[in-house]
Amino acid sequence: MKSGFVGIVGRPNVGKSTLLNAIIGEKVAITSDKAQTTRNAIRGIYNEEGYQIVFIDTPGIHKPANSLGKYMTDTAVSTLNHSDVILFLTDEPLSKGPGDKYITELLKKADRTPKLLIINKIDRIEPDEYRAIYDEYEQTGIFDRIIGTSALKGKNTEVVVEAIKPYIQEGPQYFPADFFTDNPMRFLVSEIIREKALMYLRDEVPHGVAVEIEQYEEGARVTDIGAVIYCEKKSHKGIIIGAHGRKLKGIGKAARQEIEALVGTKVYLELWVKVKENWRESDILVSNFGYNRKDDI
Ligand SMILES: Nc1nc2c(ncn2[C@@H]2O[C@H](COP(=O)(O)OP(=O)(O)O)[C@@H](O)[C@H]2O)c(=O)[nH]1
Ligand SMILES: [Mg+2]
Repeated sequence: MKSGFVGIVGRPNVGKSTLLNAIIGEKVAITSDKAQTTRNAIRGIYNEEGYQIVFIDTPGIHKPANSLGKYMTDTAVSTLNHSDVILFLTDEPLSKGPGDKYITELLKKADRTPKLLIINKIDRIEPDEYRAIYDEYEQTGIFDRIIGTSALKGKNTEVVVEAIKPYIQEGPQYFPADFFTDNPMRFLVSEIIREKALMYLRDEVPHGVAVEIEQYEEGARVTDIGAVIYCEKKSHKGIIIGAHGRKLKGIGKAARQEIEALVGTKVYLELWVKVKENWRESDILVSNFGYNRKDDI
């Protein structure tokens, strides 16, 4: 058996979580068009005869503005030290902004770990631009392979898996072969609710949203779930609930349908919205929401 850990890193919003889901073939990590959707290291397990590759999706590496942001960036950076192979995702030239340069410098420190550069979103990159991105990164000399993908369209994702295999060594089977993630069901459910909330929210509201599962009772035919959507301001609470409660209903309905598919029973989902002022600024509150080191690898 060959097995190992593959860290997926990059700026926020380059498509890391979308790529993970495409490789695993299941929705392991939630995705959205808002930056900083992923907050924890999320493991997706790729199982194939003779191989178990554990992918670790990470929050985008960015300049942290608060306690939550610091936790997120720390999580991503520490993943670099625990990976047998690193996938670095980008969607633009290295010279375009400081974000990718900063990450590239970090990667240089993990000099013994094989690194693959993934140029994602090729469905909307012109061939000339792709060439320019490719050449610039190739000149850094730190990547063992460079692959273009469209995670969204599922293009070339199997090429990524094949490119990783030569770097995976003999090792134990870490998880049962039918596991696609080791995240508990409650976590997956809270993330689905957060994803649906993000879908409906704009501006600064989504970044302050956290979801806590308060009740989770599994029955043979019905799963009873009660969850609280936390936000940072009174005004945000009104936005999340919406006129006549319509937005919250929409969030609940979309979440319920997806949770039913996941758990395989009917789901009763009750949602509340509560305010916790500026929780992202507070180490304690951030940790209380489950964003703490014990969840890491
Ligand atoms: N056009 C295009 N969009 C993509 C692709 N991969 C991801 N996206 C979109 O980019 C946004 C961010 O994706 P996400 O996976 O959450 O990024 P992450 O922050 O790096 O995990 C979402 O709206 C995705 O649908 C791709 O290959 N092509
Ligand atoms: Mg993500």
